[in-house]
Amino acid sequence: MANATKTQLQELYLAYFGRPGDPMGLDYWVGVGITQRNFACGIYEQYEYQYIFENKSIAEQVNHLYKNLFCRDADIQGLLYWTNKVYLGELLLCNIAIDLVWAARNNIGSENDKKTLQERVDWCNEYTNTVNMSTTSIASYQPISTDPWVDSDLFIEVKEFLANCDLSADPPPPLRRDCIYWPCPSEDPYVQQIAIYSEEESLMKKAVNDYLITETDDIELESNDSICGCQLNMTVGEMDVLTGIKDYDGNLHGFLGEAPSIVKSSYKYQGKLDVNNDGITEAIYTNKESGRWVTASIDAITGGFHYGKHGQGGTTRIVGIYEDPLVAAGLVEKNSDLDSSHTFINDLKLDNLILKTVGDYDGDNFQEVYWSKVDNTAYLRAVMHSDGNIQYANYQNLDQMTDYLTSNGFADTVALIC
Ligand SMILES: [Ca+2]
Ligand SMILES: [Ca+2]
Repeated sequence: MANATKTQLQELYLAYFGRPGDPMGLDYWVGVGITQRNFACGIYEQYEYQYIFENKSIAEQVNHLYKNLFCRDADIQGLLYWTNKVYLGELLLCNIAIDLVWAARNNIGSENDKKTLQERVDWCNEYTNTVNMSTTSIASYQPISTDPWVDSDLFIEVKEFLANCDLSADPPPPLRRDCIYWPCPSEDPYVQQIAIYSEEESLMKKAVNDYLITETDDIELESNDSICGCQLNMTVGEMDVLTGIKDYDGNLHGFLGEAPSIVKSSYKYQGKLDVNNDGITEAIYTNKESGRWVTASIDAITGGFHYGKHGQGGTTRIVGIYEDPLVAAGLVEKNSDLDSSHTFINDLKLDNLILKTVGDYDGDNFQEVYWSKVDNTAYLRAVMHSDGNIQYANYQNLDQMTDYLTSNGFADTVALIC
């Protein structure tokens, strides 16, 4: 699928967030190149999305898209159609905006929607471009905080303006005045009026935000961090951005500090299987930048992930790093080629593993996830805990893998792995 244009990305910002994209974000995504659907998935994973959509039913969410895009409520027929598609699992919410836009642009009888949409997207483009003209406006057109999401005053103003659906009304800054740079020159009394982003106010908001972060414990957050279900539609090998994925201990992306951006956007979808045989399927990702891998349980209803379920009893996490039992027993030197933990991480960093299948081949009630090296020179058997984390793993060559599976009565599985 072709990469999305700036306007297509702008449409998605409008649909989901009811505001124009910020210039840096738009430029970034156009620069790196991303398809509309992947971008929609990404938007869907944003804290801003949850801030706007949490506690809304599917029908309300669908209607919200209509309002943002076309300034009208969904007609009953449309609402039923899209809502049912989501209920039946034929479509995911994050794909609907793209379909709505396509329908408005192409279907006969959609002329009003098409016109409204075009005017709004044009306005958004103009707004983003104007914001981009000064560092002050770029700095103001940002949220106070992303986790939890706190809108800035300017975000609130812009969202209200677009929600009012009157593009001829007095626009929010920096469009409000015809000075090119915003704030306008200081002799203009208007500056006083828009000096709403004072240091004092920013500090106060930061204090409130810090309070929210420290006082909101994980359990409270967990119910609110259900994530995009687009993974069900992903193709093996596609890259994804897993915004909130954490390790067992709750470290985002498995990093103690801030993870590098490249790590955040380098989750390669490997397929889905049930790593712990509890009837809930996990999507599996590898990350060559961090050398880690991910199991993410797919919610049967929403098709999404719950990033909060990373700890005990959860199966949505960066999989832990184990110590090779042979190293622990003193039989193999740590970090040598024979240390499977070391070699596993190395293979992840080389993007050298392909997910194959899963089963309990030796009948001990623990699932074994099989991977193959890209060149088929070795196979990795990862033995999982019942909570989905890894116990240990061992590499096998073709003969060893064949013998192991055949002797346990799984001769047919050999062909699935090599
Ligand atoms: Ca499972
Ligand atoms: Ca087993």
